[in-house]
Amino acid sequence: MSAGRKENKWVHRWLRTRKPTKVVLSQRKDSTLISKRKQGMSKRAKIRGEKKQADTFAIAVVAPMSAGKSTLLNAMMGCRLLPSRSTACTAGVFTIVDKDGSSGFKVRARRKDGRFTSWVKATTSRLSEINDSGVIETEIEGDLTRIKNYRNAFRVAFIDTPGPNNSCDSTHADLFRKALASHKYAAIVVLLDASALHTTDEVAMLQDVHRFVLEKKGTASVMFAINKIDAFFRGGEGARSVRDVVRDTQEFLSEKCNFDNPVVVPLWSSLALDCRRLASQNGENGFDEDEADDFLLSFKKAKNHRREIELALEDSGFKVMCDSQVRKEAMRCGDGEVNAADISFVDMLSGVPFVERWAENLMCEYFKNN
Ligand SMILES: Nc1nc2c(ncn2[C@@H]2O[C@H](COP(=O)(O)OP(=O)(O)OP(=O)(O)O)[C@@H](O)[C@H]2O)c(=O)[nH]1
Ligand SMILES: [Mg+2]
Repeated sequence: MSAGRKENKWVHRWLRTRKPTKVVLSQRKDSTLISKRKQGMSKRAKIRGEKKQADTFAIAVVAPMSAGKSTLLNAMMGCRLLPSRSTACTAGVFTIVDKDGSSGFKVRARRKDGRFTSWVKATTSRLSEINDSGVIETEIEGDLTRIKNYRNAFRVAFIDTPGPNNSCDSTHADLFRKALASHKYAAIVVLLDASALHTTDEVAMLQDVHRFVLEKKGTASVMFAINKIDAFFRGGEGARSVRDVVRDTQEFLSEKCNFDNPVVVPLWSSLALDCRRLASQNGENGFDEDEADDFLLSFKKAKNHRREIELALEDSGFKVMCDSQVRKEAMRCGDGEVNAADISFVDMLSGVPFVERWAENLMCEYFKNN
């Protein structure tokens, strides 16, 4: 039997398994008792769910497929947990709840009967199997270390959604629209793909986001981020500066798509993910030789384009600063070496820390006022 088939058996077994309950149902023959108990359970589960929602500030991450939503969220988790690849990938809705102080990440999935499975340790391979198994709602919980809970009780949750423009699988578009229509989100991060800006698919998605904003009557905050800014550093004819692209995009979003004063941040999510993987240097997320070489190249490129990125971030209201707490110690990376303080600086150039700060500030403000 192939490894893939074995793995699939694991996920299907897990989806069928129920959490052990204290009362043995078979001892209660009276069907009304059973149904009353079931009603009681679903009521309690509902209250628990509502309480959980009440202390969670939900931020949806939306974009056309392959713009880098899952990579951005992996960067926030500091490891490659969510499935990601260069072709259409995320097939369900993944919620990542930030819980300060947790060690590692755990995952559970909603089964077809509406209940959640038990929690298991989240690993890259498990999440990939869950994504391939047709589960449409998955919850991950762990510490997004760059974002603090508010008063130890209130937290952010990011929701990774499928790209709506997968022509081979219309369920991705359905899930994306259903997610927006549920109105569960207090804020949205909209990623635009620097290597395919303002395509028909992007405009269609922006129209859906605009509708969502109107329906929320101004209560939802939106941040736009142009991901994969490294696409502008390849040189050649027609090369444009990040700053110009950010300005043009702001104009495009307000004039052509009717968003008021859009905040647009340049992002390099894959660079942030690699900086954080390297800084944490833990088993499953260690670099192989090719990854180390790629990282060293990107790292150098980011430093070479430092001023251009800083100016673009400043235009959007974000100031890049060195973290004086990070010691200047050398770290091995493949055959090369990088300095921990430089990694922290390049991580900031990636733009991801500004999305995190924006999310934390919004969440704190929201719970202060509600
Ligand atoms: N060059 C570059 N590649 C990136 C960046 N961010 C993500 N990628 C790559 O883009 C591809 C798609 O990234 P994903 O994170 O899977 O994109 P997604 O938006 O989640 O895609 P779907 O789940 O299919 O909707 C992957 O190969 C990533 O490694 C970036 O900042 N720069
Ligand atoms: Mg994805």
